[in-house]
Amino acid sequence: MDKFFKKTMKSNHFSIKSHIVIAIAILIAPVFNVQGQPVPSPENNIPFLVTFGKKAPTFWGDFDFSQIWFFVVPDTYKGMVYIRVFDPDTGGANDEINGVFDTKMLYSIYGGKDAYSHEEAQKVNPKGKYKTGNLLASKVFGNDPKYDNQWYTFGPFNPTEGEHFPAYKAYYFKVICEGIEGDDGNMYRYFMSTSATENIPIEGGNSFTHEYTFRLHDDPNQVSYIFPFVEPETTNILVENFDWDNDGQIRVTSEVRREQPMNVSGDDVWVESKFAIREGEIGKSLAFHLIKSKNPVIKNNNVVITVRNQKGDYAKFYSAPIGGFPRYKYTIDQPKLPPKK
Ligand SMILES: [Ca+2]
Ligand SMILES: [Ca+2]
Ligand SMILES: [Ca+2]
Ligand SMILES: [Ca+2]
Repeated sequence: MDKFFKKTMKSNHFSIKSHIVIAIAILIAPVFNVQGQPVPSPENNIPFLVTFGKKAPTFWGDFDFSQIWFFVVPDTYKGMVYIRVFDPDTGGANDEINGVFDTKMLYSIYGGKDAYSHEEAQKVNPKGKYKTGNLLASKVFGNDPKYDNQWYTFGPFNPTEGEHFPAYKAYYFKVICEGIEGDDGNMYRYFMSTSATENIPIEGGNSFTHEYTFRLHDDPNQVSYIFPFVEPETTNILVENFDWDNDGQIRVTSEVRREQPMNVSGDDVWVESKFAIREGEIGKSLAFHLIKSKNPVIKNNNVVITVRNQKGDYAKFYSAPIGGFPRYKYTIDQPKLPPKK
């Protein structure tokens, strides 16, 4: 009896301790932006990134068969960096078959000078010298059950193998996924980790793309979100989306803007929307709410979206929104009430 009592006390002691640790971790989490390293992020609520084999017709939802992501490692992190890919193959679970699975995907990781800073690396079409920097690793995946529904790990990389940006106090790594053969759709996700075998985020890390190509949920009640960052000196932005299949609505929200609707594209076409940036939106992220059509319900919907400013520079879609999840501040327009007596 005594023994049992002691044991219970001991385990209670441990569980209190672990609760404290969890509570502290939750408090710290928003500061360190730990959600930036799963791509897509929990805030995105997007099932998969999508890249098709280059022989696929564009009406399947990918216009350039290539997608570039950048991973941001803060100067303060001194450990090793691993880039992990979930379901890197095209076959078996998750992927979209066109006839038979005959697609090959090339994943390449770049660091060093010009990996990001080269002008053509910041465009959305895979043209010119966008494969700048030092090639650190690459691998081709076909229809391979060994990697189906599994994680594959690139690395370890030393953070200093990335391209250094003293202004951002960070190193950037570039990851390109391209469909070099075939006509099927590759669904995949990334995670930048401190571990080769688990998904453990790097404190203060983040990730972004200039062209987001992804799969919407099949469930029409799910809402996805993406977060273009508004750089200083932005006055106007141009939003373009491709192959949305008229699937519901896209609405933009910020602290000073409330669910403003934008144009939604049909099958295999681009549409654009333009709007002026408001003062309270500079240096923060906007939230695009991607609200699916309830009737008809559209399944297997792959889509592309980009944002440019008035100078033609493409915005960064950060997976962890800079400045936090953008929400409209309802109080702004409300008149002040007289103080209570
Ligand atoms: Ca095929
Ligand atoms: Ca698969
Ligand atoms: Ca896949
Ligand atoms: Ca589509």
